[in-house]
Amino acid sequence: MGLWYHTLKAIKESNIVLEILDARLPELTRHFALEQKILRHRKKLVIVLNKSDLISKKTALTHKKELEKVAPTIFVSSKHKKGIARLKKQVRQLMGKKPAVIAIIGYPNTGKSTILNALAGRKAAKTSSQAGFTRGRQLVKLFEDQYLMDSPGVIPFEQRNKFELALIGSKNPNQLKDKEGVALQLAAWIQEHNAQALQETYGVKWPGDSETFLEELAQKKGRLIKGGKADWNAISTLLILDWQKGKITI
Ligand SMILES: Nc1nc2c(ncn2[C@@H]2O[C@H](COP(=O)(O)OP(=O)(O)OP(=O)(O)O)[C@@H](O)[C@H]2O)c(=O)[nH]1
Ligand SMILES: [Mg+2]
Repeated sequence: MGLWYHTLKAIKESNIVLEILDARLPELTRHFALEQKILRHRKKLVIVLNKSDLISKKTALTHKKELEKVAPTIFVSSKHKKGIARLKKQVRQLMGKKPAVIAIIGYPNTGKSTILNALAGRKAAKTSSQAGFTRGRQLVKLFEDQYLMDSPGVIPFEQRNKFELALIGSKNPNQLKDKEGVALQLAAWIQEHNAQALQETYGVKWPGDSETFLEELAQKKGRLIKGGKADWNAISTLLILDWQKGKITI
């Protein structure tokens, strides 16, 4: 069965849906069409902004204001077990006295399986920094009246461009045709969002453009080819992976 089959089934079989977004990129990781479908079918929706350990408080509050218009919005860092108690409380409140299946859906790599584990308080689902890890549905019992359902990450049919797919961690660097182009764009994008982020992460001052930045980073990291020039393939992979693995806070 395809990945979408499992996501749609998970929604169908649930009473409450947790839509997991990457707090760094809430707009890029939203499933607008699925949100409509969920609400149309009278399922209860909760928007969960995960990886909030990687953004500043100010950025967080701006996002929350927008998203609250759609559904209750909760910030969590499932990796650091922050916000999990609040999420549990929200779910309980929506359940009322009725038993519920709670589906967890979202883009690949947003942390769905990690959230399931945090809610369950044990490692019930496998997780990975590789996008597209979960391939099917998994039902985990929390209490007599509460079940969680993990689902595979899915990307809307109207495909995003390569840069956006790399940004949301849904394409691994080696799946990218123009890795160097994506890395150049990524460096500029990070710099634009937080002028300190790259310097804080790598100790390399922003030289004014991405190309020079990546060259200097390659020197610093020793990712060089013969003649001491930057190894573009290696340094591009390094930057993209560091971003996808959450090593850069914006
Ligand atoms: N910094 C940070 N990293 C997180 C957080 N939650 C998950 N991650 C990391 O994000 C990566 C993906 O986590 P998963 O839980 O496997 O993501 P998923 O959404 O289930 O991914 P797929 O099954 O591939 O769709 C892993 O490397 C996690 O350690 C978080 O709150 N903060
Ligand atoms: Mg998963």
